[in-house]
This record gives sequence, C-alpha cells and structure tokens, in this order.
Amino acid sequence: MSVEPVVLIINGPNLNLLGVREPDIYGRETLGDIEAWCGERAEALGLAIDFRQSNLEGEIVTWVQEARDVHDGIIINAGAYSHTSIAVFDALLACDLPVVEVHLSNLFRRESFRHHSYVSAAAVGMICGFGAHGYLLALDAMARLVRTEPP
Ligand code: CA2
Repeated sequence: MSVEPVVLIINGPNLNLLGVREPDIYGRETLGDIEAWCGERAEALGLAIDFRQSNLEGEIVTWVQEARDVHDGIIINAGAYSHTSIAVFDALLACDLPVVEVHLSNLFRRESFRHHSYVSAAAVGMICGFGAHGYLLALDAMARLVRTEPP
C-alpha cells in the first residue's frame, strides 16, 4: 500500500472573503470552491491536500514550521503578507520542502507595492493571474516536485 504525498495549501489574510466581494479582481469562486477543486485535482495526481486559511501572520509561520515533519510540499498564497512578511519568508526558507507560490490576480498589472513578494525568493516558482485555476497549476507543478522530477 502506498502513502500519498501530502501537500499543505496555505491561504493568507482576507482570502476567506473570496466570492463575496471584488469578483472582478479575484473571481467568483469561494475559498470552499477552490478547496473542492484542489481536492479533485490532488486525487487525480495521487496527492493528498491539507487546505487552510489564516488571517494571522504568526499562525502561518507556525504552520510552515510544523510542515517540515508532516507534509511533503507547500503551496502558498500568503495574500498581502507576500509583500510584507520576512517572518513567513524565513519560515519557508527553513522548512526544507518544495514551495510553490500562487496568486489569483496578476500582481504585475496591479499597484507597484504588489510587484515584490518575499515568498517568491523562497519558492521554486510562482503562478499568478489565472484566478482559481492557478491553484490547479500549482498542484500540477507540485506533483512533479514531490516526485523529484524536473519542473
Ligand atoms: O491575487 C492574490 O491572490 C493576492 O494574494 C490576494 C491578496 C492581495 O493582497 C495580494 O496582493 C494578491 C488579497 C486577498 C484579499 O481577498 C479578497 C477577496 C474578496 C474581497 C476582498 C479581499
């Protein structure tokens, strides 16, 4: 019997509001819809997911620290903390797991303060601008990374 690799999917602040406001920027899907899509794609890829959301920087840091022992990779949309958090960056650097960054919106078509992400410097790669579909692209990338195939 084989044990599936488990991918931690972290969603940062305000992403619990998805589908409720700003559909032009972030799409009409709720975070629950995205979790369901990820679950289906993960199953097809032979992965399991642990899907979470937090509005608290310290909680995200703790989740990343704990992932080292129990998860096989991290997909993260750190929301606004992507642009501000050296603490999340340090935790990701230390976790010793493959990290894929995802954003719903195209950061580079938005305000200049969104053009820099600390998370990017700790990630294998970053996907942005494809809305909720970006999470599925991130899972496709992660499936190869956890099997140590080239990206
Ligand atoms: O595009 C993304 O995925 C972001 O990570 C979303 C963050 C933003 O701060 C990043 O620059 C880019 C914001 C998430 C807020 O989500 C909302 C959803 C609906 C209504 C209000 C906020």
